[in-house]
Amino acid sequence: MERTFLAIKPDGVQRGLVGEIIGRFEAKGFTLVGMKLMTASRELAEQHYGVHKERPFFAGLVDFITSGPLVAMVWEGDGVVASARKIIGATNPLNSEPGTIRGDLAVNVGRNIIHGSDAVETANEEIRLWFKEEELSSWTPCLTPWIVE
Ligand code: D4T
Repeated sequence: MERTFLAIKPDGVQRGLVGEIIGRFEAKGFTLVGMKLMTASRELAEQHYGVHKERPFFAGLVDFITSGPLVAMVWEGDGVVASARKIIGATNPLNSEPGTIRGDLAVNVGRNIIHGSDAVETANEEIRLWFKEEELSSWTPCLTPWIVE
């Protein structure tokens, strides 16, 4: 089953949006298989955002993402990687459609409250980076037959 890595960034935690954000993925019908509140080390943040290390915003991004607790999560479901990106909305919240998390709840690209993996392969790498296998629970919600035929 497809899985994605999502993280409610320190701004989302500080703003008290954890329940609101998690609720959107629960209501959609995806399955939460891993979750932890943690403050990321610089090493972890630099690895996670390694693809951006030459970009001018890299240092500020690492400072921000390590500045306080975030909620790291793994969600499961058919097509969850692409669907979660749609639910999250465009990277710059000013361009995110209303109805998306960033479109409804954020205004600034440097404070866009949630991360979501951009492809299945990236998702698998990010899940390995942030979680140990034993921190993930494979389970079948009792509502599944009412959500997936
Ligand atoms: P993440 O990775 O946080 O889910 O964001 P996206 O996948 O939507 O966007 P991204 O990888 O292009 O950007 C990573 C991260 O950097 C911040 N950022 C981005 C920033 O602070 N300034 C910028 O100019 C850009 C492009 C926001 C998200």
